[in-house]
Amino acid sequence: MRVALMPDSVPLSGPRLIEWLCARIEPFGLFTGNLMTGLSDLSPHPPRSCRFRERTTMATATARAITAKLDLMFDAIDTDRDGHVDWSDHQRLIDRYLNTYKVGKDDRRAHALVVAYQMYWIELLRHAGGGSRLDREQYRRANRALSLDTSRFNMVEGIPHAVFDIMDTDGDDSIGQAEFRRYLQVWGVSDRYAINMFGQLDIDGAGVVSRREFVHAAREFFYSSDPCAPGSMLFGRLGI
Ligand SMILES: [Ca+2]
Ligand SMILES: [Ca+2]
Repeated sequence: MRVALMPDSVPLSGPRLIEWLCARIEPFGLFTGNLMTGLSDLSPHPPRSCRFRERTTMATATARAITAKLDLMFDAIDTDRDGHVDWSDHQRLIDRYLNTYKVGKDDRRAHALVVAYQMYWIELLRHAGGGSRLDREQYRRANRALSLDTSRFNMVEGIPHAVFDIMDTDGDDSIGQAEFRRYLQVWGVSDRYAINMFGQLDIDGAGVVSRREFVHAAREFFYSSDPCAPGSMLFGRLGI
């Protein structure tokens, strides 16, 4: 029996059909719309070996991957280990950026970083429904909601650009290996997968990470269902 309106090359059933369908859905991830377009502009097809590690739906895989990534970020930012993220955690992060990259508090780039994180924090609290701190589940939900809501602040653009300006200490509008190592130091990331990410973030092989490649990695972190995508491992390998 043949299915009408489908080209002869389409497998009709079984694992090959699932793979054929998913290979065409994957570039769009779970979500559609212009938020996702940035994910496919540099590397539309993640490595085949990284796909479909488990037999599950794409929606489930995406939700699981993003939750795992947000948990890693929660653990990295909750440096006082009180089980909540609040503004003081972000203030310490900002201070680590400025100290590690030796940027003065009165520097224009420092002001931009503070404003970006203040906007991010205000928007997280708005999506959480108020309060002054977020537990792990509230942090997950608020980040998910904010990553899709650019009405007041586009966090996947605003923070990466402000951070990039801090990281680019020699002002050549790109991130070299030494500049990237300081980034991992700021976040306290020692996972070897994250350390080795530099080469994969450098998509065009220029030997440096461009601004566009860095923002692309941030998009992968918040949107990609692929746990092996370079942006997905900015805070280490996902335990999923
Ligand atoms: Ca905390
Ligand atoms: Ca640089």
